[in-house]
Amino acid sequence: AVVAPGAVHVPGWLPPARQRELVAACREWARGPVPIRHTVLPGGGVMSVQTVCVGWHWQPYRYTRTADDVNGRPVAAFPDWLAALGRAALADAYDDPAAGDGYSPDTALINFYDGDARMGMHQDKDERSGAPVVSLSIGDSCLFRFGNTEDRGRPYTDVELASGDLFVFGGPSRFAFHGVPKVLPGTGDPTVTGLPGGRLNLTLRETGLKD
Ligand code: MD5
Ligand code: FE
Repeated sequence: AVVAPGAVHVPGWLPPARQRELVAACREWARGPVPIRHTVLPGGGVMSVQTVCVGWHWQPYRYTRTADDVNGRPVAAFPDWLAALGRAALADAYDDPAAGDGYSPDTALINFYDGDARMGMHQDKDERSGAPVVSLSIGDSCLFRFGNTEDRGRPYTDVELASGDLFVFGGPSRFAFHGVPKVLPGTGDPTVTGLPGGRLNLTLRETGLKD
């Protein structure tokens, strides 16, 4: 479903086996070299979501190679198979075999939401690239709010994102405000995902940074 120009929701894009593989990979990344953690914001606030990164480490509000705000270690490398998954996602979402050509995401932010976690309305603009963001959801469903490019308020569109769903944010939707007002606990199937509870979201991005 096209939610806005460049914003495409593909329900059930990830087959169950792929969901389990991604959960296993995220479980490893969550252990280290940089452990998953609640990001602390410059004003002292603590995010309810837990995040771990590969390729580049996101800290509010920049990307670094080492996790200076966690344990100082270099983050895990961005694997080729994950970039290939991102290219396949663009081809399918835009229904164009060539849509992924030249897409080379170099960072993934992996967010884990327990039943009480939320993400407030924000824009993602720490990347120096207009390339699309590929979002993959696994585990419990959530309410996702896709807004406009002007401010945090209306108009926005609420979409339920379930396990296996793909969402691509490209073109004019790349810098839209968005957030996750709530998670719907108990909606995921642990026998499919291998996740006992909570929601995982992976976003693949091009930082536009060089080494
Ligand atoms: C999530 N993550 O479910 C959301 C979904 C984040 C974040 O928002 O920043 O980690 S990904 C939605 C998204 C990402 C980048 C750009 C746009 C939406 N967009 O331009 O609308 O954890
Ligand atoms: Fe975001």
